[in-house]
Amino acid sequence: MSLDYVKFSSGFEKFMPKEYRDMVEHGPFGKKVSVSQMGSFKEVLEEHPMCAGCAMTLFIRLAMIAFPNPEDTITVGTAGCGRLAISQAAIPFVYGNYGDQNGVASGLSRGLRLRFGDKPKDVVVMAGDGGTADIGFQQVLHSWFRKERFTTIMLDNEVYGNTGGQESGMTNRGAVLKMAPLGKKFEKMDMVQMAKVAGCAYVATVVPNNPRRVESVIKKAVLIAREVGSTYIQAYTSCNIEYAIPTDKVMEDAKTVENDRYAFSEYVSDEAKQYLTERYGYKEYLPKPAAPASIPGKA
Ligand SMILES: Cc1ncc(C[n+]2csc(CCOP(=O)(O)OP(=O)(O)O)c2C)c(N)n1
Ligand code: SF4
Repeated sequence: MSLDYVKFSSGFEKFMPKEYRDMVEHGPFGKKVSVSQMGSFKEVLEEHPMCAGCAMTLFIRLAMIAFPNPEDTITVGTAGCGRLAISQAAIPFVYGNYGDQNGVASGLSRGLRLRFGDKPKDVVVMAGDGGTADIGFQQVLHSWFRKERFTTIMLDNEVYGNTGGQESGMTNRGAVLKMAPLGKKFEKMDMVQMAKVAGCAYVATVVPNNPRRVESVIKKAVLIAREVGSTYIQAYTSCNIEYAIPTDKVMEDAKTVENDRYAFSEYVSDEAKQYLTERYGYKEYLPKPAAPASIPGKA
């Protein structure tokens, strides 16, 4: 968990596989990389066994590029499609039982603080909507109420994708799925509102077809979680298999869904705004200059 873990042991460089050498020499560790540079550096996630065209994979890839310090980051996941890609990345990954990711992340994040003190070690949970809003719900909510300092990302494909199409709490009312043939009878859960009520310092909704926006929300969420409190990102990451979206229409679908019902939204607490401004130089949260006073008699 430092730049040392990606360095060569002396004398071993020439025996290491090319992939590994590329990662050490051209990877993002210890450098600032951005989604606008994709293709010009070695990414931590390049291969995965997920379905062709899966939007979740694109989102995970963008998120990992956006991690502010990938060499000091641990991801935590659970059963579901996302872990198939997350576990392939050159970033330590912790995988627990289905739904226990926020409990695991709570302990991990506290342990890292005890062990490393002030040196930031970022813990990022990435789990499906079933793992987050259904089976993991209690642990997710309580980690937020306790203001655990890590980021929770819901990979919201609005279905249990990995097990062949059961409805989740995040499925839309009326949606008919392979294993919900009568259509879902209840509303989609409002996890964004719940995150705010539970006291998250940063909450955002995003779709993956705007890489710069994904980058921006991930960076803010991870930085805020270092000191201020829990942060939550809910990403629409369609399941093209269970919702029968042709692979060449996945991005078009994301755009339509963004326009219809998954608009970008961002909540930043006042404390988090102040922290981003003072600690990381974010200018967008500086107080706006007062409008000039109007002069009597002038239009
Ligand atoms: C305790 C437990 N129950 C059930 C399962 C089976 N299981 C594996 S993945 C999954 C559903 C995953 O759905 P979601 O969390 O929405 O992620 P997705 O696959 O859609 O990304 C289930 C029920 C399991 N692994 N462990
Ligand atoms: S089943 Fe759906 S969510 Fe899972 S990898 Fe395939 S397209 Fe992606």
